[in-house]
Amino acid sequence: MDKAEVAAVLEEIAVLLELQGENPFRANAYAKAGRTIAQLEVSLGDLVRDGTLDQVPGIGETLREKITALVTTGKLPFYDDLKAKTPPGWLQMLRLPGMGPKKVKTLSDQLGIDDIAKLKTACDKGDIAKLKGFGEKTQKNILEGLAFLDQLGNRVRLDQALLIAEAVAQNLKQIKGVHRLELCGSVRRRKETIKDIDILVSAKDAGPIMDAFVALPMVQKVIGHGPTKSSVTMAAVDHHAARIFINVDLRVVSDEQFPFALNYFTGSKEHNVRLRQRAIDYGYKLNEYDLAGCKKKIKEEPDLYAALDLAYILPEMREDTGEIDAAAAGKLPHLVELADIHGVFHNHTTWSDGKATLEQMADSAKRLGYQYLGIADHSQSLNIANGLSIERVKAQHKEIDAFNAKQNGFRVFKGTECDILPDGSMDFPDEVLASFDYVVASVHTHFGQTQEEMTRRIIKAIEHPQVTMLGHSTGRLLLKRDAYKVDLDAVVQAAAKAGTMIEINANPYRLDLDWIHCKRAKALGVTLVINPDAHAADELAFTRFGVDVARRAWLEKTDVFNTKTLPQVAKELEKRRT
Ligand code: DGT
Ligand code: CA
Ligand code: ZN
Repeated sequence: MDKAEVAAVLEEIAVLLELQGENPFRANAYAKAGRTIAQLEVSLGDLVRDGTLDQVPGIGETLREKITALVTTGKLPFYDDLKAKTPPGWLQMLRLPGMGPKKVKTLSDQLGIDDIAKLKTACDKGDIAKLKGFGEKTQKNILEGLAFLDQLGNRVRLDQALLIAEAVAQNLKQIKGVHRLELCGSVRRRKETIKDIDILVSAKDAGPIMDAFVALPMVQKVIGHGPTKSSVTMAAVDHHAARIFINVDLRVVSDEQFPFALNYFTGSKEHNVRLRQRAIDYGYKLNEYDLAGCKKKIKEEPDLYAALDLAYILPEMREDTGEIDAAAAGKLPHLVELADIHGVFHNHTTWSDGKATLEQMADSAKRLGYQYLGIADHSQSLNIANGLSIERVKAQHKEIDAFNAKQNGFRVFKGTECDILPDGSMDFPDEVLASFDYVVASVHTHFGQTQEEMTRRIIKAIEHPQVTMLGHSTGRLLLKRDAYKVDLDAVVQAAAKAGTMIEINANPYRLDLDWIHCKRAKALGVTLVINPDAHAADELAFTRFGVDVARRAWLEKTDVFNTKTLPQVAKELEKRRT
């Protein structure tokens, strides 16, 4: 065993001894020895060989024997016995914030709790709050910690990660000495789901920045607090009042290193591998600090790409799907931007299951600078979402006409999110469909159909002459519900053939059509349309996440329908209706 491994064993022995109710001084001696070993500047193997281990402060006879055994044989029966005596559930309980060996021991002795499941049941019953030395607040903390353990290893949605990442970035930018700061990793590439947040800072002196970072209010637990890298677990509450836990890594580098570190920590890993290979082909060596062998001045990330004769590749495209070849050939797309969007089509009001009225939705759209807003409430058979009967459709159209009559340069389009019935037919008869400016066709029921049935069902809708666009094409809810089974390639091909548009649903739970299939759709000539599927006035802002998907799919302004202006859209929808 090497130094780090021995240190880890000693520290674990300290915890195990405390869990066994041993004398705290004895336990502490192991913990201290562990820290001393970890910080040794000489080789632990040499000390053992020379017999000089007991000259290290804090290491007496007993510890010397145990460390020698670990270094020479890699085993220690004393440690194995301790582990065997300790229920594994105790160690899991220790991972909860605020839970130390003493508390675990109390829970075990007094309530017979020796695993996480029993602990959860006891919290739910309120037993922990009644326990001496615990109380309501501790019980609440334990429950929150349990929710986190439940989510450990799981990812969070992009919108949740951005909520925390952007707040942390704002906070860190206030600190004196922070020169440059960027979000890196999957957050910068705008992946749909995120494992952890990577933040990079350039500064002369990292210490104060590290200290401020681990002291931020959202920090739930400090995992590591080093001189140039720290890791913490942060907690926050999202848009839907759900608790989010995510790890955040902060690295501080010098300003000279910044462009290289930014590139490295942005990833993807696969993109990095390709780029490093290209550097080798040029006789350079690329790592996270440097492009060794290259004499060109590299101050910003684009300089790094330029040094390798590449056009600048935006982070969203760095997934090793041909971006380096395209950059070398000067064939990178000019990606669509949020500012290119002039309106959105798939939105709900209080007429069906939305929370805002037509007026409120329109106000919100105007505040975003939109020229038009499409209202697409649910169709008649979707009772759970208060779908509109044919009579109510007529009444809603009167309201929209009256609203539009008062507008100047802004227009509400009459749409419907019409259910695709299990057999692929539409939930309104053709003459009713004809009364709308456009039709979004979506699946909301019978998710359990076979792939053949579902694919046939969706393609039938796509081929319906009055269907303008396909809504949320897979039914997935990220990290919550899988997509239904459907052959997306066949769907995309059918859309290309029929000239039907496909939606990028920008609701951060959905984000379908996903970027991979969007890229395919573009190649086949399908027009995409970015829709927030807003059920409240502030949800129009979801559009940004749809733009992220579009950019990951290399879409340009011309590939996205709602980058068109109001007159262009009005003309195109009219043409499609007739
Ligand atoms: P995730 O899983 O959502 O956190 O995705 P990323 O891409 O943020 O992955 P993460 O946090 O493991 O690493 C951040 C970046 O650091 C990654 O995008 C590229 C870089 N990186 C990490 N490990 C490696 C590696 O082994 N090789 C290379 N070339 N790059 C790496
Ligand atoms: Ca990450
Ligand atoms: Zn829907």
